[in-house]
Formats: sequence, structure tokens, C-alpha cells
Amino acid sequence: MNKKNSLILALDVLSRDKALELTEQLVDHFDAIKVGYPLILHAGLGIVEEISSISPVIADLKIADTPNTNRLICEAVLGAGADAIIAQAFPGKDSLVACADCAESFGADLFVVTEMSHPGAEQFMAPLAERMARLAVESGASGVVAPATRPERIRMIRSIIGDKLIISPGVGAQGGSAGEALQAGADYLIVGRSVYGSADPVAQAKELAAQVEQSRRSN
Ligand code: O7E
Repeated sequence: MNKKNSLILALDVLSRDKALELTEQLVDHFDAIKVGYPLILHAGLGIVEEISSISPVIADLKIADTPNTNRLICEAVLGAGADAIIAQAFPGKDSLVACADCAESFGADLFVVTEMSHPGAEQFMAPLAERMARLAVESGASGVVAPATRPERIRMIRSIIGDKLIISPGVGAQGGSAGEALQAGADYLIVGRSVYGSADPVAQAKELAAQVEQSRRSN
């Protein structure tokens, strides 16, 4: 993934036409488009193939199964053209390694969820986030997912994973600040509703780009 904009679009819209319209409008403003269950369940796996002909695609299926089932899911979505996959760490190392091996065989990236951005993640995920970050490194992941809503947790996770990538959701609709997440160590911000739900998505993307630029200058 080319780190030009440091921005990933979370494309959680429900129609193929809307998804393709937004992709065309926003492709130059984002380094990748994250496609997950909401869009794939409505539009079908073919949407991954269509968007990946326009932009790099991160398939956000938060894969969390046995090693064999993980491999089957990864093969399906990477075979459809995705450039990266996202997996949960909690099923354990063998399950994660199955995803890492499959990603490697496709020349794709694997990102592993550590602690999620919503308040409920403090219940079970936060106490295990350090171990999940370590497991991501041991399993050969390209990087991890860490919460823009808690920049101090990004800082902690950065101290564990070294120079692996951090992709960080929670900016905008969930209340996280772009500047704070980047300063804490995020490489990419994942942004959804505040862009695709706005009356002027391109203007919102430009506003985010200005915040990224400001953060880069103050580094
Ligand atoms: O809140 P929004 O609309 O800006 O969208 C955020 C997106 O990031 C959305 O697709 C959601 O499912 C995802 N996300 C989180 O919001 N929090 C997390 O902790 C993790 C993710 C996620 O994408 O995980 C994989 C990268």
C-alpha cells in the first residue's frame, strides 16, 4: 500500500452503484478502500473485484475462525482481488498464521485487530491488546489495527510492534482526532461515515488531507 495520503476509506455503503460512484470520486484522496461485511453482503464478492480494478482494497472480514476456515476465507477474498485482509488475533497463533501464509502466497498484507475503537472494546480486548499486538508480530503480519479514539493505546501498541504498520479507525464519527492519532503513531487513518455520509465527500477528504499535512509538518 502506497503511503501517499495516510488515509483509508471505510466504504460501508450498501449499494454497488453508490460504492463505485464514491470510489471514482475519492480514489485520488485515499491510499486504499476498506470493504467489509455491510457492502459485500449487499453487493456480493464481485464488488471486491470491481473496486480493486480502481483502487487497492482492504477486505475487512475480521477473520476469526479455525486455521482451515481462515485459509478458505482468505483465498476467496484475495482471489477476488483484495490487496490486504484483516483478521482477529483472539482465535490464536495457528489461526493467524494461516491468514499470514495465505496473504504471503498472494503477495498481500495482513492486518491484525488488537483493541477496537468502540467503548465496549475496553471490556475484553483492552486487557489483551498487548499480547495480541505481540502475536501479530510473531505471526508475520504487516501491521495492526489500533483505536484512534484512544491515542494513548496507539502509543502503547507502537512500542510493542516496532516499525510494523498501524491502521487506525475512529476518526470523525466516533470522535477520534486525526492529528492525535497520527502523533501517537498511526500510519493510516481509516475514515468512513464522516466522508461517505457527508454532502460533499471530496471536500471532507480534502479537509482530512489538510489535517494529515499539518501533522506531518509538526513532526
Ligand atoms: O466510524 P466510521 O464510519 O468512520 O467507520 C470506521 C470503520 O472502521 C468501520 O468500517 C468500522 O467497522 C471499522 N473499525 C472500527 O470502527 N473500529 C475498530 O476498532 C476496527 C474497525 C476496523 O475496520 O477494523 C479493521 C480495520
